[in-house]
Amino acid sequence: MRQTLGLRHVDLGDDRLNRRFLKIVDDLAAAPEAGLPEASGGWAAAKAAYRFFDNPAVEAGTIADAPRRDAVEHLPPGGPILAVQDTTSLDFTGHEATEGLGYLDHPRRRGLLVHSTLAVSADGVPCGLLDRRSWTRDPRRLGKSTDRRSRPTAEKESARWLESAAAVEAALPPGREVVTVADREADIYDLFARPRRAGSHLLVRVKPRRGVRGPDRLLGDAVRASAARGTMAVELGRADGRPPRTAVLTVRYAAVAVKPPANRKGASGLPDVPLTAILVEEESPPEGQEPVRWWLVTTLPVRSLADAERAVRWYALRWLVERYHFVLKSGCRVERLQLRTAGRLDRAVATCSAVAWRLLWLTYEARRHPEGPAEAALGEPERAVLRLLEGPDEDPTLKDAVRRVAKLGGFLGRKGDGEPGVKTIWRGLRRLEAMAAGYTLLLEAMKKHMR
Ligand SMILES: [Mn+2]
Repeated sequence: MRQTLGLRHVDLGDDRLNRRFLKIVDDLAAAPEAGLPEASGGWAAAKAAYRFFDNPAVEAGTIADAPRRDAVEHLPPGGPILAVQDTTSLDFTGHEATEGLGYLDHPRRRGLLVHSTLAVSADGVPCGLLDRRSWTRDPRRLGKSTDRRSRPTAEKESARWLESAAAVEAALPPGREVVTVADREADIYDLFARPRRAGSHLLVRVKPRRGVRGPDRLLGDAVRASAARGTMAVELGRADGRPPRTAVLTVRYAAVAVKPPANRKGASGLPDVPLTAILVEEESPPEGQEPVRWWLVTTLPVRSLADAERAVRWYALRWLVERYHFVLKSGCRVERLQLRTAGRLDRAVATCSAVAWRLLWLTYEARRHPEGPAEAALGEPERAVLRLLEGPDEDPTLKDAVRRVAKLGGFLGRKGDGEPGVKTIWRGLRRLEAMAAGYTLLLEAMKKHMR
């Protein structure tokens, strides 16, 4: 995979650095589960990678620019873009030699927090990484949070949701419709009250106990008091040991005015925010299973069951950002990176973010453009190996090529197996890359011999 898939716009301000970055991404994408020396194909290359991560001129933010520009270039021609935000923590607790790490949700764990915004088309195709930020929590501040609730949001971590939304608005062409999608962590008054540019919307899962104006006082009660508008069926993917199933959800919605937080200084001067609250709830879940129940708020117009249904389907696409973080963590094994400082680690993680994006891209590109050429994703040695393994095929399509790669990763490709997932594809790519390296070596040796 010697092409810069989804990374055509690398500009670290120096050609040598650009090439170095692309090489590291290539190496890691080819062998995401390997350690850096193994992935780099030797100690000299690994040292060059370490030097890259050590270079203060390379900012993690700049590394994230390349995927962002690619994302903007590869947006579908029309329709709204879902900007799906989520945070994940990278745990480096065992890495005692790494300086500058912060605490995680458990005070004894050490690591970095990474916040990503994935662009997803309205029909569920990931188009790129629109924003990435990372931070550490100073362990010296641990336990000094008695005043936490009263400090303005901007001073707290929750500012990341607002900053990412602003960065996305700035990155997209003016007037392009965008919907910020986020889970309950983003149930933040300041995010709701933040001025949005024209065509920019919010779709956020909230807690039912949020205060709203009116006799019902709580958002959960206000929306539950409204009439059921109908039902919708939602496919639930496999999660946390839950088998996939179709859930039938009753849909309710109501206009609400979200009140400013009462415990904040000067809250009386802050405005209520008008939003539509949606409740979808499973009334008869299978025995022994938790019913699905989501409270969402949105600035999108909701005037019918169909509007509410569309918002719920868009919210359900949020799992793609979790999929992306899953690839970053378990696919690229970023938590195994051994580097001396949190700054180096951050550059390495930013680089791996591009790798994870590329793996996710390949998976979905094969679904989006199944008839596209395999050259879009695989280099000549890789395609040659596939021909040797699977028999000659004049012009394999991208879909065929990705299925063949996935087979190397353990995909059985039986009827009913559907399309291969990210995990089997990266496993397959790793094997294919090793075979292609052997094939290239052999070819060179034969050429020498012929001379
Ligand atoms: Mn989350």
